[in-house]
Amino acid sequence: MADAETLIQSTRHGEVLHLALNRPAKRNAANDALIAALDAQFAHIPADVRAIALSGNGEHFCAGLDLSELSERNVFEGILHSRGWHAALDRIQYAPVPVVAVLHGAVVGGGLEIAAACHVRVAENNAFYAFPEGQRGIFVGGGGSVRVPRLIGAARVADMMLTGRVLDADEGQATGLSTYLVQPGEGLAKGLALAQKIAANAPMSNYAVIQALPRIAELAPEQGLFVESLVAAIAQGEPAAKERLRAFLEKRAAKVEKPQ
Ligand code: 1HE
Repeated sequence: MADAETLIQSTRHGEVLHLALNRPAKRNAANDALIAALDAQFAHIPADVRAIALSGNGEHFCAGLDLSELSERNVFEGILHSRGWHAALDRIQYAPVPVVAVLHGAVVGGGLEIAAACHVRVAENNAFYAFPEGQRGIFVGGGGSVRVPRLIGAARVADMMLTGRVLDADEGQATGLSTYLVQPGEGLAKGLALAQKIAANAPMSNYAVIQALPRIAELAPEQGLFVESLVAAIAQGEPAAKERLRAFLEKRAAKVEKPQ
């Protein structure tokens, strides 16, 4: 078995950490060791990292669960296995800094579940998305029934699972699986550029977006509005916020620019 460092390749680009799923011969199929390595990486994010880009080495982002390990589990082991995925993918969703997924080729099954745990998704236009669980006689176990319906709606997820429908990159973009679509080979550069932009924000603002926003969105409006006020006041009280507001008023900060 390859060691954790090999299964997840880690490269620093200043304040941005680039992590790459690194099992290309198996299309980055996620065996237990790969999930453990992912979990370990997200459990030990260096304090000076401000954003993360997550990609897959080789021809595909991720072929999902390593199916060769499946037959060896009984029901109880199956539950624990799924809970292990949940713990690892929660570390991504609730990471201290934002995570930009860079998607290409197959983003299927557990691969789509990993992508859905990230905060921003960039796709190359060769990406395709599927939940082949129905054909394999299994069900999602890595949070796919929780996170993906929140992105594209339960009806689309049911269609993908029941009929084996494969969404191409354009469909993925139209439905909201990705929010950036780029040419093949350009995904990582785009993902790193977005991560650098994110890294330049005040850390507390980023933290509020990734930690508070999804939780507020699940609350009833009245509760959500109240929690929003608390988070707004906390973020605004940070020295970084005060300096950034002053910089704008003193015309030292960039304006919001209209897209070209
Ligand atoms: C694998 C896996 C895998 C590839 N587990 N070994 N996921 C799936 O049902 C997707 C299954 N995989 C595929 O449909 C295709 O492999 C791909 C479309 C992703 C890529 O096709 P291709 O032609 O580039 O590669 P390949 O020749 O099919 O695969 C290369 C090798 O990777 C080959 O092994 P080799 O020893 O013959 O070289 C494949 O067997 C191996 N491989 N995918 C194990 N998934 C938390 S629950 C989540 C539940 C799920 O994710 S279910 C969906 C599982």
